Amino acid sequence: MSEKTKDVVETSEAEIAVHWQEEAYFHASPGFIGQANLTDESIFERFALKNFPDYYTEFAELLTWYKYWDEVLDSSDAPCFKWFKGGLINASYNCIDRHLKANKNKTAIHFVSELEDEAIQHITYQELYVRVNEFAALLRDTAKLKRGDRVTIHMPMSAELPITMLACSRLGVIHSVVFGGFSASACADRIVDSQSRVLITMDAYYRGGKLLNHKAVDEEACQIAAEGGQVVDTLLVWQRYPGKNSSDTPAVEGRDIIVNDELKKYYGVRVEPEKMLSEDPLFLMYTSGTTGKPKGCQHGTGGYLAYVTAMSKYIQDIHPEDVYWCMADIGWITGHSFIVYGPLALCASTVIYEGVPTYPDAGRCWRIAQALDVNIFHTAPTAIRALRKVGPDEPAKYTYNFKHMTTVGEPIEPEVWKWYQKEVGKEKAVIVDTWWQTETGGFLCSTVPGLQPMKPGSAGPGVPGIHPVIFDEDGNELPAGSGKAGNICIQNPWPGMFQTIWGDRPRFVKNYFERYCKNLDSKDWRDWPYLTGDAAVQAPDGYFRILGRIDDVINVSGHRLGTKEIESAALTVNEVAEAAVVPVAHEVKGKEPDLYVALKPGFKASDEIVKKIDEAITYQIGKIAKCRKIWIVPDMPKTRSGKIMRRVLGAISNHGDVGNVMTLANPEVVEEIKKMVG
Ligand code: 6R9
Repeated sequence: MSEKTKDVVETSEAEIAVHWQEEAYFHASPGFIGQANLTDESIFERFALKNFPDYYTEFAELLTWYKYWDEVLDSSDAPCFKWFKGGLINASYNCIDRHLKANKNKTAIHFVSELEDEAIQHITYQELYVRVNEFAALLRDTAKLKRGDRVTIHMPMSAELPITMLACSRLGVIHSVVFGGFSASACADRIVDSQSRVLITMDAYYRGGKLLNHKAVDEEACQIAAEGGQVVDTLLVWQRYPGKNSSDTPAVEGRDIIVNDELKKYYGVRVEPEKMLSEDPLFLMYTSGTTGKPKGCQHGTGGYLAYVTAMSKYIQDIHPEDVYWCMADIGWITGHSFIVYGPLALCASTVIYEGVPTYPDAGRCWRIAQALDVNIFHTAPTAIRALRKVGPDEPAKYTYNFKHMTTVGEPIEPEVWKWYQKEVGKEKAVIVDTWWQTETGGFLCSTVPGLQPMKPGSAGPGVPGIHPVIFDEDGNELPAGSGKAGNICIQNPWPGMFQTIWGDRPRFVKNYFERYCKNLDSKDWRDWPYLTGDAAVQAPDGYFRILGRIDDVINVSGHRLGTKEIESAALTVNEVAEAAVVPVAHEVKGKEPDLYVALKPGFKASDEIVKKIDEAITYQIGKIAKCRKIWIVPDMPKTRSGKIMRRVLGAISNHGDVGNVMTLANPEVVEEIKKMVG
């Protein structure tokens, strides 16, 4: 494939400078296109803004409704939009019951333990139906939960986690899943905010070869929540190994219920799915914002499910016969939308892997893919970089056949994209780079794989139905394809969008709409562009390149530099495995970038490598991006979910307070880096 490299440097009146290397397109194979779900170009015309909001009925029609909607979009309480108003639907029914007639013996979930010698669980749709019904009966009769109640779920990756979620949605109980790696105090904050009197946990799980006592964390979460004013009166404990006591935390009389034992009371019980209003909340998902307090993003039932089902079908290209593996954790939005709700609504087989992708070695993922004949693979740049770092040649040793791969979560550097395409996808799989957020429920920008070519480093245009726009600081709309950086917003609401922040409508309006809203009393959706909080540039071909959160953009001498630009340049150096840029305060320039890099195994830090990186940055971007310092570190400080903690690196570079780092996956590295930077 030929490579066209073009350096574009634009300086607007606002002194916004963007530098990028335009990458060549990659095209899907005729084989892929031949089988793709969406190859009809007329979708773009049908989903043009002039046809909004009616085009979204095409998505809603992918689902089974008890009663169709009266109105596609109700804007009377803008920006709290209601989708498919008046429609009656149940998410659990759509993910399970409706598949039974034709597919009851098909695998719904493959659960892979971190222990490699443990048998993989293959759960059929029929078994999922039975288990979800029995657990729903337990939630209703033992835990006394009913429609509209909130329940906090703090569980590791397991088959029981989607079973728990689907049992909640069967009853119309609003679930709030907290990522299993979150601490007791983070979990308690969410229990208090959502007023959950029931917490669901699991006794233990494997991580990096160790069986961790998870129940102990939730014991503490209950105490902290009580201090915060929310008593957990029922703690439901799933057992990782029923029969074996894998957790030694004693049960609290009257509060704790061992689910595996209690379920015996509900053997064979069936629970009618609640007929929910489309606009009833389905779940809360907390996410961090600019302030300390996490926000509970409230997602609705009909709109959300229609949106993630359509995205799974048209962008992920899931067919019922596919074996689909999304490596995210169900505790994040990616797992909700693209492990549980989307794939199951389409009757696919979805893979859930308990553990660390590189445990016990760099070949683990590819062995799982081979064993289960996975053909759609979905992961994040951070995992791709990690897999590339520890085992660049590993994928070649295994025979699996990916037709499609996804990347999500952060901008992916073209170098990393190309490794993913060549080594993991074996030059056969298409890649969709999906840009979206917890708040948005499903994708905002991506390519439609059967219709649009891929461009490394760019997510793509808005997905069908999504009409992005870039505003400058003063609220002026930048012309389409200007190549100038600004704040990317979405002009129209869409069904997957969150409905509000749980219990805090003013904050919802302030954080996401106030800045560019034309009239805060307006009932017209046109007045409410959604502020994503990301900076982006749009190339003349209409593709958006996401530069990162607005605060990730470094302003050097009045020029904006995307931290990702510099990281991407550093990654073109062969020895570099990971790179992170943080802004350092500078008297004259305002900010300067500091660059942290980790090398691939077998390479040692040297002045020569530093020089190579420096030259690569100058070559790729220009002198403007020259870093104050390039630090070669033994490892990046990372969250348990694998995101590089730039905040910690920024604090070190600026000699500030690194804060509490004990929740990081590798807190020890912070001290080492501090010593180095001085
Ligand atoms: C789905 C998810 C959202 C933020 C978002 C953006 C970044 C996500 C991206 C991406 C570039 C992509 N982000 N996907 N940046 N390219 N394909 O990750 O949700 O955890 O809420 O994060 O992640 O900055 O604003 P969430």
